Amino acid sequence: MEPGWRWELSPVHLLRLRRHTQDDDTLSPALRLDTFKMAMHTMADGPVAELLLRRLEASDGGLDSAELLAAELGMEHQAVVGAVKSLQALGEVIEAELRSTKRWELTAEGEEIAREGSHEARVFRSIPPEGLAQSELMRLPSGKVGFSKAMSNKWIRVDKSAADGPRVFRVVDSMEDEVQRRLQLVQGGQAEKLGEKERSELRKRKLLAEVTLKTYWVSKGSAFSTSISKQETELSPEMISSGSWRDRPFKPYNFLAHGVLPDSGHLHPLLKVRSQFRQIFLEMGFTEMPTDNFIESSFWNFDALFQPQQHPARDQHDTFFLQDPAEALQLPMDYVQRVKRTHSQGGYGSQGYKYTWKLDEARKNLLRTHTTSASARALYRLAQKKPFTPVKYFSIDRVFRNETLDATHLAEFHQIEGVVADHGLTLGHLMGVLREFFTKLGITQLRFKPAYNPYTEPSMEVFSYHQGLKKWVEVGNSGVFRPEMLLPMGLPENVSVIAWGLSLERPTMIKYGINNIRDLVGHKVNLQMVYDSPLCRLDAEPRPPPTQEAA
Ligand code: FB9
Repeated sequence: MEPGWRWELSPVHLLRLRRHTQDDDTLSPALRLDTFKMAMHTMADGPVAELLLRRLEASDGGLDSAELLAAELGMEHQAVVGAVKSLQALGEVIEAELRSTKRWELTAEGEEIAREGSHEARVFRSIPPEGLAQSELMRLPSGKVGFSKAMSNKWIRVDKSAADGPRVFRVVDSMEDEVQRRLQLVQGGQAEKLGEKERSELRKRKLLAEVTLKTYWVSKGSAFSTSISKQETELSPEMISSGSWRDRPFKPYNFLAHGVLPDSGHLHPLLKVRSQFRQIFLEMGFTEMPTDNFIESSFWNFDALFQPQQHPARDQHDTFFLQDPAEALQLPMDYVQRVKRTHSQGGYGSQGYKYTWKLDEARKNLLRTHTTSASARALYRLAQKKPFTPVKYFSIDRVFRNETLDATHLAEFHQIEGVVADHGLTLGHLMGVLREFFTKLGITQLRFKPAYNPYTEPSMEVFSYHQGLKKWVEVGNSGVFRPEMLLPMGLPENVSVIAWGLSLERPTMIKYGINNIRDLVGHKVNLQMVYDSPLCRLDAEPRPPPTQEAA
């Protein structure tokens, strides 16, 4: 057989082949076989396909790929399935309807018993008329299982009082190895002869198993023929120049065929959603604030936001402080003085917190707990630019909180923040910009609940009614920055700044139907989830959670 044959023709098939090609008397026997081989060579499962077509030719109606074909042609069902698939690919030559049939199959042990007899039968046979020491019998391969079964079948008995220890004797002269007989019945394809009880007993003894066989019901297609001519798949320049394309059969073009997914990088779902949020902010005329510093000083993360130094969020339990570099050296000292005074004595119409504000505390470095620190830096830079110009800023970046970890909280998440600074902005403006922002997220039903943040007054938690979850979900927090935060920066009196924040992880989990944050972020993430994560359209309906199969 020349190289490239994937399937060896067993002598049976050679015989059949020879018989099949015998009736074409125009060819010499050898040539007849070669031409036949030649025809087959063009199609991977050639021989099987040919036999299948001939068998179909001879049958009226359909054939079951397992029963009538594999069994009859004495070959692996898989080989027939291969041929069915390649014949299907040729178009309407055959019809093949996938069926799944349940059938009983012997397990490996079942096969062995069908061949050698049941354990109890072997035990019975191994007991001579004078009996056998039980200890010896137990050493036999089927000893253990066989003994208890033979006992329960009342084929044998044990004389415990025997001289040299318990001795086993036959009770009956002969016995019927029903188990073997029944297994052979199944082997012979007559499982239906067994009653449900007998079947379940054999299944319980793991000698029999019910298998679901996916088979094909094969029937002639509208273009049925027993000779398969190779269908062209390429239209070559020769065919065109020779015009031979006119009489060559072409394989139907499967326009629905999935292209081979090009190997490409895959954006993590979080980054897909981040770019959606970026798009929304840019559409609303916002500019992204620089957030390229995970490490921040307590001054910009807390003090600049008028968050008092004894505020609970400023202790180890909520914040990751740095050992090295422990302290921020560069701070704009004139501004720091104003912040100090505002905290300790007040000013700008505020009474302040009336405590001793410590510079060392403000110098402590930490992992930023929110990107509002970046907003403070941006607003301070803005305040240095005279005259004041209204701005709209946004940031999306990592923040770190020493929180109790649970299914939706890790020690870090991505905060999304929007800031609008302009003259005379009110809570109404904040509600308006929140409506516009969340509408672009596909979230329209909003409710605002009064809340508290050290750096905004008034503050609001934002809730939206979530169709899928059938409940109101907190989708963010917001507020009007306090004058005690803005005025020390040097921003004009009548300038107010509204801001809001939310996380990137929550909307991403809801969008992609992920319930545990560890399936989205961290070392446990299944990369396939990233590869298969579809494009993200925030304003489109959220996707149902991936069902296991899909998985
Ligand atoms: O993201 C949150 N929820 C959310 C957001 C969008 C969303 O989209 C769905 C597609 C439809 C779903 C849910 N939250 C904020 C609300 C809760 O999840 C909350 O339990 C957890 N919050 C985080 C903080 O946890 C300690 C989310 C995170 C958060 C909270 C507040 C801010 C930012 C992030 C803020 C702020 C702020 C306030 C005033 C001025 C400036 C910034």
